[in-house]
Amino acid sequence: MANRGEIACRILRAVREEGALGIAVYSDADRGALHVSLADEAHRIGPAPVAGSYLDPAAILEACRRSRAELLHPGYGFFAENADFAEAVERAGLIWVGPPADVIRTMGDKLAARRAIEGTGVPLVPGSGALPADPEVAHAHALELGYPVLVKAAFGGGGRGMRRCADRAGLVAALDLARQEAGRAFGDATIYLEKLIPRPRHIEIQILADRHGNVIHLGERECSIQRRHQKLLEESPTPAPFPGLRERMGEAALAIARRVGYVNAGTIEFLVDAEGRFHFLEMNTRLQVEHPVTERVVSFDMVHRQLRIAMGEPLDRRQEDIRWRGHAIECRINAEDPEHGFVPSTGRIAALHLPEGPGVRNDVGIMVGSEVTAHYDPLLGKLIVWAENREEAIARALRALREYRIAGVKTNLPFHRWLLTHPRFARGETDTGFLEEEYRPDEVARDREEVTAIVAAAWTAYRAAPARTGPRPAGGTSAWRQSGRPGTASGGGGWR
Ligand code: MV4
Repeated sequence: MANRGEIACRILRAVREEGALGIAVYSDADRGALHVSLADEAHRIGPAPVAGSYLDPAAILEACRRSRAELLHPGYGFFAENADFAEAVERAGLIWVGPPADVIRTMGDKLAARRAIEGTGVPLVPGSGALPADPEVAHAHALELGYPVLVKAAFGGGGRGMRRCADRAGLVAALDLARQEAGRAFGDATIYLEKLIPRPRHIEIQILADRHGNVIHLGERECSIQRRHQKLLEESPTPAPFPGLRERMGEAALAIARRVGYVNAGTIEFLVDAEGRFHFLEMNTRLQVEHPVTERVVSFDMVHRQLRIAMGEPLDRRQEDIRWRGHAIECRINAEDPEHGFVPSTGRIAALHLPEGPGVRNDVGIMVGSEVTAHYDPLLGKLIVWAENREEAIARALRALREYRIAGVKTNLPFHRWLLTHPRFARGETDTGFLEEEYRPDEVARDREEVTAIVAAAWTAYRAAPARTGPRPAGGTSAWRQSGRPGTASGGGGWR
């Protein structure tokens, strides 16, 4: 397991359920981490900075050799979409739990990905090929597509290196900057144009493919609630009101997977416009953070299938076996301050209480005593809830968020409580502009102040009350009234 945090824990559990031995790696900062304690064996790979540990190919491969590991699961991030590393793993005689290196390489190059799926009939966002140096050629392409356009880096993705251009002047000004930025950030300065789809939804299709030519899709996830291209909440099914979207996008995803010879778990991202038309955006050649949302609505474990596919087994489900039931929502719980620009928050986890009860799943990578540092990403864990329909899933998520306690770092728990009580969210009007248009940090601050005031009042009352000895007097506060008070169970002094 060449990763850390919640995804390392998630995968080590699946490995051990398969009857295999789970081998962890850790940096000096993670010596006492939860993923280490869930492994059968753990190997130090270097100091806290990722360049010398989780992103050091030689250190990971040396841990593989020492432990005589047979498979390597990259999780997400780090090496998950690095074709050269996938090749190095296979050269070292291990099985790479992921797609073939050449498919990773094709999909990492957005222009190569667009060329690969041409002719499948899947709609692409209208766009150009690689732009030559002459700005007039770029402008001619833009006129053909129609302004506004986006300048994108061929090796970008995830929103990095994108520039919006409304007219010729904007385009001419953006080209050189975009090229320089792309060269520095991705090691390749190739850029191209896409027509801008205004206020799209981001909806993605999960697929699984084995080495025997079987490909299935597991339906969609709605991922439009993002801030600066960081997803914060995902759900399935999408609340988008377009009939047949799952079937049509599912078929498109299968066509793409077959065309490129995809194997293992993958995700095809689409932009869906206001009229319900969808366009291929990019493909993620890895297990994604939000995979539990899909697991919950299709009722099976994707990581088990990833491991068996890697071992050469055929898929144990056919497309007609897939049944979707109910509604799942995932909240990403990050160590960050939603009242102050979502700046990362660091510290030691002083106390932790996870919500439980029907329909609640927690995938976390921390325990009491864990040190949250600036070396790694701020995802502490994921809360995944399920219920029969969206309305009940929202109510259940809110209930669970009000039980959640983390002390020691600031978290985005108040943000999620704000989001899940927002009327526009309740209506399912979730396009990618949602947070930019609706987010108000002061509304989240009110949640915190309310929680703090309630806890302070409770503490004062507790300190002031004489010790009770006899039975509780009759005519006390109704339990119903107690539970109806807003925010009663939503946090404590320092408990965020
Ligand atoms: C777009 C787009 C509109 N039109 N492409 C951002 C992430 C990266 N994967 C692609 N992104 C976008 N590409 C065209 N032609 C709007 C976005 C976009 C976005 C996409 C998905 C989720 C959130 C987003 C937020 C802003 C912009």
